[in-house]
Amino acid sequence: MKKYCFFLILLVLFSCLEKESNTNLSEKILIRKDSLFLKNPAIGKIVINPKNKSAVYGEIFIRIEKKICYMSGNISGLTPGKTHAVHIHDKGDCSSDCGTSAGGHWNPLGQKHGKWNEKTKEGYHLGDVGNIKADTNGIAIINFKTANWSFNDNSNLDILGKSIIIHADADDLVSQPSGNAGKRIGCGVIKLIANK
Ligand SMILES: [Cu+2]
Ligand SMILES: [Zn+2]
Repeated sequence: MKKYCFFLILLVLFSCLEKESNTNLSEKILIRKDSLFLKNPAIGKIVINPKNKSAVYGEIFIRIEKKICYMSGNISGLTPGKTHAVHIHDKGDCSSDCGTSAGGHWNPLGQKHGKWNEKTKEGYHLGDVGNIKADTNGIAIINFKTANWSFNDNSNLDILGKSIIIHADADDLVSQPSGNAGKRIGCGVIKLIANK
């Protein structure tokens, strides 16, 4: 009987523990759905710094697995609850205070601005990542993957050396040439993580 009770206690304990770790894991999966299980380490990194006197800061990582390019990271200092546009811009230059040094949207296929993956004949810019929504703390998660980008191969689909811009407003996914997304409030150059 004693033995049985002991096992019962262990079983209860174990099932509680497992339940708890499951919950944590599912939260993590929500945050980093794709990147969490990638075997390959990050090969690219973007540090987002504030523009137009914002408080925006972020770190984004680039991974490649099976020819899919994964972009994942966090952006903080956003307007709580607000939707903000994220794009890849053409020039890897974040030197100006307003971020305009980064140029227009990266558009190697010469298409119109639009919604990612929308199968219209106008298409979309390959830099049209889309929108992120800030939580009540002003933090948003970036979690994006595509087979249409490459990294560090000098092809016309190579995102190395381009920049990522975070905007004050949402991208309406329609307006030309850039979705009427407002001021540039964060900018970072897509860089190679040095292999050691
Ligand atoms: Cu933009
Ligand atoms: Zn665009």
